[in-house]
Amino acid sequence: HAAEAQRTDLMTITRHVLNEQSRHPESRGDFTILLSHIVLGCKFVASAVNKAGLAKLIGLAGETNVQGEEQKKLDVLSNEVFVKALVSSGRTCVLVSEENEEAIFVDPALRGKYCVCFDPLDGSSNIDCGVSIGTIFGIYMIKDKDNVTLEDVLQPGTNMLAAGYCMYGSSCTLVLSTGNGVNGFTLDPSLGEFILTHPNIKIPKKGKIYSVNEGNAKNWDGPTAKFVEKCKYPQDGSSPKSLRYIGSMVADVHRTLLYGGIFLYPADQKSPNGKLRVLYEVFPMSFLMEQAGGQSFTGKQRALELAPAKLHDRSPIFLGSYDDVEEIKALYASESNNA
Ligand code: P6P
Repeated sequence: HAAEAQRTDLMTITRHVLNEQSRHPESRGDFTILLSHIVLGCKFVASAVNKAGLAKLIGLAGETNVQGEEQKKLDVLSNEVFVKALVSSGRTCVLVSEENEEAIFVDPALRGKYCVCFDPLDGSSNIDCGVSIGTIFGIYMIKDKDNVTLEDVLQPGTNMLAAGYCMYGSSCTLVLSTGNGVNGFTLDPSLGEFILTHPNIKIPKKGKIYSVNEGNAKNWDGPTAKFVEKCKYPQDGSSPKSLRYIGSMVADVHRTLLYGGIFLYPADQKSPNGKLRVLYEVFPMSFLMEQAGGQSFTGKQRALELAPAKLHDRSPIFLGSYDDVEEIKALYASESNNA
């Protein structure tokens, strides 16, 4: 009966968030409504991404489709879907998207109290070879929705209320935190619902995997080079770590969250601030890592304490298992002590 009860007691993402929100008596369901619109966007993108390969076969993606219309690239299409879903939720006043140079200020008649920063389809260069890609989002509250300015958006990650990602891979998995731990939901296509499959995710305290693009090794600074050297040639007699690098942040972070280890996108001589963007890649993934018991470091400070100066600012990032990040923090600390 327990198995039967479990099967019929579907914990959908909406029900789960409603349960969590009931902890905030003042909440009037605005966040739940906002989240349901983000979930709608993820469901749309999941179906479009799954057809992308097929579309490619029948000449739809990136070319003209059978109606002779120019088929939008998936990342542009995904962005339009998320912008429309977020605006129509009536719960947002300003949006920051990887695809839009400027912030999107919502029509005052449709404004709500939230700011959403998102990358609608991160890693989209990997679509044609079938590598998992994803949507990444972070949510802030805006003090005065009727007088929102850019300064309201450029907040440190410590002000983030919620963050998550949706990974479009062999299955469609949405990982979310509203500040009370991390939970994973898997899309059941037959129901069109995200069902709780990974309750209360905690990242292992230490991992056996490091994840970095070794092709940038000649440009790394001392501490990063030393850390990677230690992963490959440990001095304490432990076994070398395994290298796993997919090159799609959502996939690399999801594996790190579940298996443990460390993901690095360091600064290098070519890109002194690394490659990943603060507002919609570094902050949401750092928020999730901390909520899961891990940590996230920029080489200088706790990543969430960064205060972005511009919308598309970048930052180096070292995130993952608590003990692994401690090691790289020690290497940067000793470098600055010797400086
Ligand atoms: P590189 C994908 O283009 C992306 O933005 C992230 O998803 C990924 O982690 C990173 O860039 C990969 O960058 O320089 O290793 O190809």
